[in-house]
Amino acid sequence: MSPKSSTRKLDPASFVVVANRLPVDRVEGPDGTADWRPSPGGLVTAFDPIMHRRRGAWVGWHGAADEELEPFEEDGMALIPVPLSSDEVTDYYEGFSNATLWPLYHDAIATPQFRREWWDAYVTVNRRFADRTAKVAAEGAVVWVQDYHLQLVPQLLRRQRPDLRIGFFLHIPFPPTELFVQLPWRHQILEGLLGADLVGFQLPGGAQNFVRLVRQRLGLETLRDRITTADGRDVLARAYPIAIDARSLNELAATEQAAERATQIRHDLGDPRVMFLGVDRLDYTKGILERIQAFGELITEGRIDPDEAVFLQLAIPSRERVDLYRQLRDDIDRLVGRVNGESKHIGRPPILYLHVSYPRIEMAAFYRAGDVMVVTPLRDGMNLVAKEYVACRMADDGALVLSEFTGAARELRQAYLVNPHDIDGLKDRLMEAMNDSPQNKGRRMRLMRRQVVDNDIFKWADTFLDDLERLTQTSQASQEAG
Ligand code: ADQ
Repeated sequence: MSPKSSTRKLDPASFVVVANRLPVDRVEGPDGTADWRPSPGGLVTAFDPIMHRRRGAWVGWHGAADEELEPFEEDGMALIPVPLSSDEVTDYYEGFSNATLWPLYHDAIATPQFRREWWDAYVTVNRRFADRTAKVAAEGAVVWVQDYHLQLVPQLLRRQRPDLRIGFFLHIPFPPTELFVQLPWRHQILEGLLGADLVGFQLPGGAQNFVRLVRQRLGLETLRDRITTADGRDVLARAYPIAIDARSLNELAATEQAAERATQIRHDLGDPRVMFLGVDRLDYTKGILERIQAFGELITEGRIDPDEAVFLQLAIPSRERVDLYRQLRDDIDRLVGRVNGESKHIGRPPILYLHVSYPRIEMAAFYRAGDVMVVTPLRDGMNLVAKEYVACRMADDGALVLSEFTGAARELRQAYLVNPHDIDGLKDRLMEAMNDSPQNKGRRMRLMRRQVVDNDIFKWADTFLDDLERLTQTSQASQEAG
């Protein structure tokens, strides 16, 4: 435990976020003492500003197996650690969450594995999260449960604490009904989610899939986005496309420090005429192999001159104990090695591939430096990287190549949209994005920037929480009247 963290008995919280991970990582100082620092990642990036505005509590696993920690405060936030055993990390996290649900919800790009012992662990861990939350939430508190790891928590929590207002948000796509029904525990998951008052999805299609499933599979009455549960409660299923803190990222990118760093990055890359950039968590859903394949072919065919252009791919390794992720890492290493080896170019290789996690200022500098941002997931709930790139282009320059299969593609319509399965189409789009006129690029970027700045993370959270509040007031009033 950090000496800077306090472990006093915490007051009940009126706003509680429940997520698989706490928004901190443990780090060891030079003198060997442990400390916490904010951790990177889509979910954490999204929530950090809201938690600081609201000063609530956050319930989540602290990242180390077989260890019980007391609640503590860090950076003005009450953090409530939920312990996981090593077996639970294997079965609940790596197994059911990341080898069953993650592939199933991402179009079964990889084959989902259905194992009963993984499901049992998922139920046990969801129950533990619900129990901890029930203990920390004040009377009538707002509880916001996050993501696919915790889909049973809304129902488990409601059974203990019917006074709470419960929201749930799914950060990844909710799959088409034909895929979802493969899940042996499909009814339990639907019922788990229905414990919430408001179930949020990235896209309207996800909300519609959910409503259709509860109507068809559970026989519940539905009217557009409203579901009436067996016990007569109203549950709303709606889309809330997640956003970023665009203004602060924009400010960071506009600093002298970011400008200098961006120049330095380009210089280190040999001052190329065009710098292509990829930034991802290393995941098979992100289409990293497809984009490297496309870029490699453009080099081989001589459509891109490696003297002029470079591709910088940043990828933070994740879920490294899951087989498929280890294999993907090897596959990418091999492909990058092949493309670089086959290029007859002497000097800097055409593709640079780095596994480093960078601070925000450094990320802003990379986004400033990149001329063509390449975001090619085969399926992605939203994709914050696309929005972050747009937020950092103060001069309305640069080009975003964006997969049609990301949630972001519905909002960033002026991107160079692409089907990443179509390697020839991807190659043409990369060429177009590279060679388009500055006027066209400027027009596209201006419109996208307006979108990203007008719809930021604060608006996202406010809209969700306002709807949750309104919905629970209306249903309380109608229950009192009835
Ligand atoms: P992720 O799949 O993790 O998120 P994404 O939305 O792109 O994907 O977020 C990744 C985050 O990590 C970005 O904020 C990015 O800046 C950061 N990042 C990436 N590489 C980094 C590096 N090398 N160093 C430091 N930071 C790095 C899930 C869903 C998405 C959804 C988000 C939020 O899969 O679809 O958009 O949650 O809901």
